Amino acid sequence: MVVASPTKTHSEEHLTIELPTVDLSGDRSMVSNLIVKACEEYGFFKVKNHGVPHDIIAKMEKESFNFFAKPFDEKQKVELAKPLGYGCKNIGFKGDIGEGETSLPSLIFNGTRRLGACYNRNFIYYGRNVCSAVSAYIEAVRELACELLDLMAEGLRIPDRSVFSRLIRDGDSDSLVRLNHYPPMPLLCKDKDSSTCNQNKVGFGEHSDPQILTILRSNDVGGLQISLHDGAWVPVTPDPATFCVNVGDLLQVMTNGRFVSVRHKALTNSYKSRMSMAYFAGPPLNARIAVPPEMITPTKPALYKPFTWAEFKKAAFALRLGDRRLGLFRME
Ligand code: GA4
Repeated sequence: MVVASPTKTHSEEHLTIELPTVDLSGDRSMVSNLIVKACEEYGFFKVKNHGVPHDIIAKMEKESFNFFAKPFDEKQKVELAKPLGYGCKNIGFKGDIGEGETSLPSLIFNGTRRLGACYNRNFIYYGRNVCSAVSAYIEAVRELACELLDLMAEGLRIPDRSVFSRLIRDGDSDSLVRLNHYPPMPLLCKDKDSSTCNQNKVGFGEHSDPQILTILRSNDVGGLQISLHDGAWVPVTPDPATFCVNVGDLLQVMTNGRFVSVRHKALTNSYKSRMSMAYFAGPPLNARIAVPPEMITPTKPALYKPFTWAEFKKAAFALRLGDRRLGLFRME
């Protein structure tokens, strides 16, 4: 098995980090240990030999580009099914926008049971091709998410290996696919008189993902940055051959804080379009999110109160994008 260990280099003024890349075709127990280590240290890792067929990814990317290339009026029709529709610039309901003049067209599909995407009324507007691409993509990426969650349980030595993946496999799982398109945006000058105009505009501001796990695939245009322990922002190198996986808030809770739901953001590129497709693996709305007993010890008592995903989601949507929501659920 090949594992690229994280390396840090100082290139000009930027700190870059290569996230650990886990080869899923490797020895199972090694793979599960590496995933656990990455989730503890970075909350992020990349996977290769992930088993999601290339043609499914390619079709999804093609349909996404086709959709975003449509005239604004056409895309806006999809906005009807808020919050699962098309959105430009606006994020959530609390006034967050993709900063600057950037537009952030994003469309979110409801990836629920039985190829649920096809049953979503948005498809009246998206059309048959998008529908079939998204359905196939959701099925394949959900499989990958479940496999990764099983590996995490194994690596954490939790005897019930499907303790996390069960929540995603459930027919009522509240999972989503989100397609983000960041059109090229000219660099921002911090200071008009300065010759150093090198600030990329923010396409999607700093936040953590509320769900269990996120599986992200982007084209070869960079933009994703993650916040390290010391608060420094580090760019993640784009790699269309891998998926970038990150721990969500719920997984931080269910691992009693061992895994970290790390803050991240997406910057626009000054001359190329960035396209990303994120699958957010979430549990059913009524699922009770609690820590498996194995994650609690006398020295590490439960950090969070039990709650349902519906309660957590409501709290997340009532806050701003960048607000820290986990604090609301901490034990007193
Ligand atoms: C972040 C992760 C997903 O993109 C998302 C986002 C959602 C939205 O865009 O409507 C949220 C954001 C995300 C976190 C806090 C709330 C909800 C905007 C916002 C202010 C679809 C999700 O599930 O949570």
